[in-house]
Amino acid sequence: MEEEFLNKLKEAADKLRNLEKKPIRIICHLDSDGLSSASILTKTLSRENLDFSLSIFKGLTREAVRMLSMEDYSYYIFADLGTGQLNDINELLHDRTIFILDHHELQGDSKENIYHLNPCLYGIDGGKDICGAGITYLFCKALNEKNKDLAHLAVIGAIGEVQEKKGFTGLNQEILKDAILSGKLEVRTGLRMFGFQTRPIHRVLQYSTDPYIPGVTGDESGAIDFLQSLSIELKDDYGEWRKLVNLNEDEMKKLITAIILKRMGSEKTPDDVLGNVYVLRDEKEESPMKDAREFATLLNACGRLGKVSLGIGACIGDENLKSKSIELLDEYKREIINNLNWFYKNRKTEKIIEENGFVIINAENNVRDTMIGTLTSMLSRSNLYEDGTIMLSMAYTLDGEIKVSLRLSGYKDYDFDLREFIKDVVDRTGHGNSVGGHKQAAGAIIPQEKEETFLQYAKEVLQNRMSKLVAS
Ligand SMILES: [Mn+2]
Repeated sequence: MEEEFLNKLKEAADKLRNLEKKPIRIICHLDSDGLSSASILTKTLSRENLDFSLSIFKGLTREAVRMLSMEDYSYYIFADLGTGQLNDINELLHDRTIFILDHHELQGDSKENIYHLNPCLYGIDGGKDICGAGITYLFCKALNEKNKDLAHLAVIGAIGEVQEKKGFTGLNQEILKDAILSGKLEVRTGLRMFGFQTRPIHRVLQYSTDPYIPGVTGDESGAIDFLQSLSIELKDDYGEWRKLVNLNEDEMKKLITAIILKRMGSEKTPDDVLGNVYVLRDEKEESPMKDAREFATLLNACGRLGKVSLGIGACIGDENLKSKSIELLDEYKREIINNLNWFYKNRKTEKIIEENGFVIINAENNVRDTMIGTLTSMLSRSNLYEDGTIMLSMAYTLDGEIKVSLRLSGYKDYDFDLREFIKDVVDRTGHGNSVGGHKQAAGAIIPQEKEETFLQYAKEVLQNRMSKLVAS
């Protein structure tokens, strides 16, 4: 299966290599996966001395494909999107040469002018074994072996796509190997915590929802007391906040043991605090680009706040754009913290329904539509809910619609298809054709006037499912 897919990528790369020297139109998705893809393509096509024009789209619509079809290009590359709009591409771009590098759920068959390079066509799980940036990387590697030094960007994309679940599977594993061999990436074992390189230690602990630390998570003075009880200094000799990366070996051991002890009793897996830390070797210590997880967040920040060129510049190694993107990251983090605070404050109100097996969060205007997926992902990776809990979140968009976002909590695979579930609910609400994603993470857009009906159906379907589970 994998081999068939790799052969197809090779065939497509050969095709690209032998195209006439005309500019290529590139369209990538807005998230960290899409921006990683865009960076890999930018670097690759520059190396081949090919001209191109790149745009980043929040999502592809029929209208967008129609606009693209009016442009005067012969060759198009879609990365991390395209599969969902295959029918429109078939119809509106039938007279161009198209490459689609996408891992989203299949819909319809493609015409001969399209190289549809979707791993799902070959029985590969596009939800966890490879992401858009991974496909783009393999395509570029097939084009030129030199591009093996871009593998770390695909790893960042896969991490951004939440495909790293205590390690990688499938083709992602191969890509990780390339990234390590290229000398760009190193894998260490350490505390699985966000902000290792950049945040004051007590903040990292305070905001650590996964792993959850009783008495510390969500409690600033709890976090400070905890560190003081371990005699870990909060500040260095110059009065600067210390980061996790600054701890010496003894301090780190002490901290890990203490966190495990705190989690005893209340947690099923108290030692679940350790995991892989993916370190970018060429980046400076204490930079958000040192840790692949933070790098992915930085790319997300650039996308969500509408500054994609900063993110792509950071991937490509432009020092000036790197520092600008770091400033943007601070803004983004403040917004995430505000979103988390909103969530905790509203947990016991009607805006957040917590029932056996599922959670529905209706953030209305309180969380940006471009941020609701991020919030849901963060909560799904926390220990707040039992593994396998279905999480459905909603937020208003600026144009009178509602963005719906779905995740499953925990890290394991469950026999539940989020995309099918949300498609079912959206169909019943009477507003289909706006569902996307895959088994593990899905989304939809519904009109705001359907809010009540949608909520009611979603709840009904989930309650039914739970009662069936209990009965069996
Ligand atoms: Mn993707």
